[in-house]
Amino acid sequence: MKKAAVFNDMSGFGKCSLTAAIPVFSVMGVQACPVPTAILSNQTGYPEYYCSDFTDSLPLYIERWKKQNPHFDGILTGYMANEKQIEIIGDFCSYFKKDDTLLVVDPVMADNGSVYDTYSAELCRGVRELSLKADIITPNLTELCVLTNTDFSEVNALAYGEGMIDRLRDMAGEILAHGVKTVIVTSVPLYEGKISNCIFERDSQLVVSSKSYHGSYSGTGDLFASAVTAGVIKGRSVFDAVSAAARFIEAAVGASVCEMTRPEEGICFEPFLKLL
Ligand code: PXL
Repeated sequence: MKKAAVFNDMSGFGKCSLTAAIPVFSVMGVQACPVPTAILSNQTGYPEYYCSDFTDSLPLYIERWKKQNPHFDGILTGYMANEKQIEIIGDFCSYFKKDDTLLVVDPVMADNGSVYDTYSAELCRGVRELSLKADIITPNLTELCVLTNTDFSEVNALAYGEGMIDRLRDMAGEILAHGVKTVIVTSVPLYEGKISNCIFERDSQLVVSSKSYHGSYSGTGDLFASAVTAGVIKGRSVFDAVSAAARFIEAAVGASVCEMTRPEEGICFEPFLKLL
C-alpha cells in the first residue's frame, strides 16, 4: 500500500487540513499517515477558535515512527503552528525522504492578498525555505507573491489580461531555479468566468481551468494539494492529477453554492470523492 506522511492541523470545523486530506488520500488508495501540527476547534477564518499547538509533542511522535521505520511514497506539508515546526519537518525529511519519496509543500500562509494572522514573518521565511526543497509546490497567487517577495496588488492588477501568465512564469521561474521540479499556482484569475491552475516546469507550462463561482471557500487548497499528491504517488502525470483535482473541486464548489454553504464551513466534497 502506498503511504504518505501528512503534516497538517486537525480542525473540528472548516473541512480543511487533515479532515480534507485523509478522505482524499483514502479514496485514491493511498494511506495518509497524519502528523498533526495543531488541533483547533475550527479553522482560523471563523470569528473565534481554540488552538492547541502540537509542536512540543512532535519529536516524541516522530521518534516512535523512526523505530517502526516505515517507507513513505510521499510527504505533504500544509498548515504549521509555528516556526519550530519548519526545523522538525526538515529533520523528518532528512530521515524519511528517500530517492522515491515525493515531497509536496503546500505553502499555506496567505490568501486574497494577505498573510494569515497566525503566520509571523519568520514562519513565512521558513515556509519559503521548506518550499525550495520540495519536488512540487502548490501556492495560491498570494502565496506565490510571498514566496517571491512580489507585491500582490501589482500582480493581481494583471487579472484576465495577457500579462498574467508571463508574470507568473517569471515568478515560478525564480522558484524552479532552486531545483523545485513543479510549481502549481492555484486560483489564478486568468480567463473571465474561470479560475485556473497553472503548472510550471523547467520546459513546460500547462493550464487547467474550472468554472469560477467567485467565492473563497475553506479547505479547497488542502483538497487540491492532497488530490495532486495522491495522484502523482499513484503514477499519474502532474497534468492528469491536477485535472482530476480541479474537476472534483469544481463539482463540490458547485454543490456548495446550491446549498448556500458559508465559505468558512468548507465545501460539500464528500459526494464527489468518487470523481477522484
Ligand atoms: O486551509 C488552510 C488552513 C488550514 N488550517 C487552518 C486554517 C487554514 C486557513 O485559514 O485556518 C487552521
